[in-house]
Amino acid sequence: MPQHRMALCKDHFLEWVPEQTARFIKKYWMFGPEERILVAVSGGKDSLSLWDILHRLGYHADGLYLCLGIDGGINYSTRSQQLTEKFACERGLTLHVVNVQEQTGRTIPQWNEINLRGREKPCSLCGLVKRHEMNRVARDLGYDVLATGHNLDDEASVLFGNTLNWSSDFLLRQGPVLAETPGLARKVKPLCRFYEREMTAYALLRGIEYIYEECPYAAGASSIYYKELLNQLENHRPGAKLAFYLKFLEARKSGFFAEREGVEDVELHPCLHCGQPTSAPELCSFCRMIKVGQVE
Ligand code: Q46
Ligand code: ZN
Repeated sequence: MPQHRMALCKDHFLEWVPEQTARFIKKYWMFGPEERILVAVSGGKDSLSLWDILHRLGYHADGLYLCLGIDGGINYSTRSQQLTEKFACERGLTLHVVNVQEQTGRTIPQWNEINLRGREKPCSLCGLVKRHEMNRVARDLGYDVLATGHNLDDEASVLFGNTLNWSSDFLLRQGPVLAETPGLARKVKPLCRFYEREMTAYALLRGIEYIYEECPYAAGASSIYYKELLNQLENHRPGAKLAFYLKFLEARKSGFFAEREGVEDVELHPCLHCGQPTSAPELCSFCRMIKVGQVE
């Protein structure tokens, strides 16, 4: 691992990853040993590895799988659900499954068809549905915290995109922890300091069966292009990706965005239908989509 200037054998690597995760959980005050964690699992290497690690560290961590109804010619949702269920079953873990079609009346591709006539990718409405359903399940089932498997490559590419656009609102909220607000559970990313290749190595060495393919709609996303650019930089300067992310966190902590932090946040109130916080006068975007079939 040139970025850390060290080399580990298989056994030590499999010990090092959970030890480091435990360190990051404490360092960023993500959650305590008594809290109930809901892990958003997609069937991919990162989220299943995160669930494995939290379980090994002794946390009370249950899983949530959202079936999006995406086929893409590779049976994507069905296969990823099967792998997630197998993972949970083999370890005796609790998994909650939400079927988006049963919950909202349509699959993600069907929502995309009526919203955008399939002309664009469904990622923004998919993100809206995922956020809403993760928050709903966490709140309804009384979880303290929602954990996702974002790794360093994910975080650095989002940071790169937000910096290119100087999206100050997003920059202000990006980080390992997003504090809870009335109606929304705390969100944490315990793997945010691990390189993607480290998580791939962990999943393979640990023998975790995961879906190798990305969601078919991920192809061509700007985040993938940013990851490629950052990988080129990393090849020339090992450790550059980690430094980019950590220096950002340091800058924010030392008040780099202090001026922006003073700006009043948009006022939020509970959606009249689902109760989740929204800035819209009556219904949140998710409930409006369900009611009138459109996302604005
Ligand atoms: S947003 Fe887009 Fe992902 Fe939803 S449609 Fe697939 S690629 S799963 S992270
Ligand atoms: Zn709502």
